[in-house]
Amino acid sequence: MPEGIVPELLIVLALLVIITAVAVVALRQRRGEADVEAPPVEELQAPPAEVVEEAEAPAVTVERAAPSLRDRLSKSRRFLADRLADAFGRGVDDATWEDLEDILIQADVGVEMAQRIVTDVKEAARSRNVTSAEELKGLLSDELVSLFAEEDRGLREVPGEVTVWLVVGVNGTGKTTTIGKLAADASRREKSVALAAADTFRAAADEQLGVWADLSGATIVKHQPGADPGAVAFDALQHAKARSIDLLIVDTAGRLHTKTPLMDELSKVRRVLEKESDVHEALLVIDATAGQNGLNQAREFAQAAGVTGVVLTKLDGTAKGGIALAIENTLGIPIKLLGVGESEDDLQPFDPKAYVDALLT
Ligand SMILES: Nc1nc2c(ncn2[C@@H]2O[C@H](COP(=O)(O)OP(=O)(O)O)[C@@H](O)[C@H]2O)c(=O)[nH]1
Ligand SMILES: [Mg+2]
Repeated sequence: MPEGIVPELLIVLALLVIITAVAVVALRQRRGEADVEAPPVEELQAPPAEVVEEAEAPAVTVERAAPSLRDRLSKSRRFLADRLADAFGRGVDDATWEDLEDILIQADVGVEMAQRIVTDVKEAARSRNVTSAEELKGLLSDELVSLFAEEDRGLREVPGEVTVWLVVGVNGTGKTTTIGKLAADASRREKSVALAAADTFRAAADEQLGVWADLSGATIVKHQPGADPGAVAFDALQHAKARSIDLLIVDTAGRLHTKTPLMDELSKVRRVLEKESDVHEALLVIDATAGQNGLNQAREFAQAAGVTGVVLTKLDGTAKGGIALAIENTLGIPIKLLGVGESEDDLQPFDPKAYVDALLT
């Protein structure tokens, strides 16, 4: 081997080693990058719809957040807060009790009920030597809660058969709106719902009910305007039974100027339903803004339809939240639900303690 060739061979060998090393490093790097980029198998297979649903879930929750009762009763609370602060803030004397009676009457609890409350609170304040405004408010709160009966205020539902709820009340009190809210609630609980448009008196009544039916995915059973409401109720019940629907809610007319026929009509609707099923709830809707007038009208409905519970609506629009006490005590029917606005979430179960707290604190 000639001498000059040895260093050249060494150089070629060194170059070969360097090229091989560079190639190995490059290959490793590329593999590493490929590892990072390759999406995991599950990600590839996950359907895009699910991801979208997950991403949107919080927005839906926010939209459906139930309004706080306290917010919705703010008109009544403000009305009471100012006046009670005046009455209780000057030390206790005869004027305190006269003022309290006036305030309660203005809040629509009714004259007799107001007198009874004053007598009881006055007695409690004396015997416990209570004089501070805060403690007096506490006594008033306890007294108001105690005047609501201890009742089961849930709505009766029967699994395995069609639950039937009949809804009655004066025109404009909020029957159809309440039915819409109830249907929306039931469908959120995954119950199937049918609505009977048995208010055949008002031409637009079934359209309004239809809008709520669409919103909740309920089916609606209706006839021509002016049709016999009993016949609508009958057909709706047949429909609900044939399709094993969980809940049938029957809307009714509420016009007052032809009062006697209306009450007969409601009794008939009830009788028709009862031939084929129990009526598990007959809910009387009362507009809180109608005050004591609403109460007088309610009495007749209570008799005609065998009412099992009251829905007190439009509490968001009145300062006279005391009407709840007057209703329970004069009608002797439990308030089961509160309407606190016009949207589907604005229906709340009635809880006396929560209600009184929302009014007073
Ligand atoms: N602010 C408020 N409005 C209500 C409430 N319930 C019903 N309404 C409104 O009262 C009006 C009459 O309601 P509707 O359901 O048609 O009464 P119906 O004639 O008894 O069926 C409508 O404008 C409703 O939006 C409620 O709780 N709060
Ligand atoms: Mg209606």
